[in-house]
Amino acid sequence: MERDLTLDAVRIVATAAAAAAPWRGKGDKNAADDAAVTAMRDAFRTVPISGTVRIGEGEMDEAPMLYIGERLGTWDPGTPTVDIAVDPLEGTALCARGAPGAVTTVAFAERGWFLHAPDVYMEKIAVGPAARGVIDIRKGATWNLSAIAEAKRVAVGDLGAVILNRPRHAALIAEVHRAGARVELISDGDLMAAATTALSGGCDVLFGIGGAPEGVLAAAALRCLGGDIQGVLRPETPEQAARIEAMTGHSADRVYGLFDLAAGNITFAAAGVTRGPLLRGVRVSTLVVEVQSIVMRSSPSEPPRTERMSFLLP
Ligand code: VTB
Repeated sequence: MERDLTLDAVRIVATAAAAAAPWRGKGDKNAADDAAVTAMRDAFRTVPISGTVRIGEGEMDEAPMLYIGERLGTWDPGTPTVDIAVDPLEGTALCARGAPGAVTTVAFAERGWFLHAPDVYMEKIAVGPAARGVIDIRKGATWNLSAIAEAKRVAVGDLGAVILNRPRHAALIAEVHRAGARVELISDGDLMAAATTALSGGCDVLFGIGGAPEGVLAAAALRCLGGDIQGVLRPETPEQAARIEAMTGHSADRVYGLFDLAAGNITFAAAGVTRGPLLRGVRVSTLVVEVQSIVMRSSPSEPPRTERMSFLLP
């Protein structure tokens, strides 16, 4: 029987969020990330799974982060084999600035169902359920905005596109403006921005180039929310392109659809570190630390749940 990992997932992201919280606004994103990584690794020690990180923050030689290939869980005989996609602190810079939108995230699937790729850039287009199946990353922003508008029965001018504020996106932003849609620029955090295209109040589409692990985690969330995403890995060097081909078995310019990024039975969890559109930030009172998280599974009969977890202060 498939083991329900939702509570384990909540405990893992909540523990990491509580550990990162003291680093909010301290200007040290590496310390915030380290705190989340260490807490997450500790939280995994008691989870009865044979887990392997399929996509995460980097490779073994870049440890101490949760590296690709790292084994997590108890690995007791008979425990389910689980693949893990992880971003212990998505928005390290947001956390360091005390700005909204920093979260801790993890996703589980059965063996082999997450894209196994290095931590390189990925170009992405993500939408909610109303535009599922109509996007095509090969066709550019203008074409996709028309397709999304048609699927949603609105005008392109009514659409909002969320894009990471980076110089590399100057032409993309200009194109979306020319098409007449609204652009919402974000400084970091394209994972939750992609996920919120599937939720009311979010933008209609995410465009642009961000991290590949964030793309796989966004796909995991969008599987649970009924949305859609496509991604193309964007190596910056010939070495990265070779690494991509070695790890994925495909040429670096392959287009990955929703199920290429995250298939199988998915469990996705995220916890707020700083406040955000979806999740409250960690609250510290006299005796307890309170963390809000969201957890969801890809089975359509299970809507997303938000959970609160409280920790007694040591
Ligand atoms: C995005 C964003 C992340 O990295 O993936 C971005 O969602 C891409 O990298 O929150 P650059 O900063 O190099 O453009 C983050 O900002 C941090 O992981």
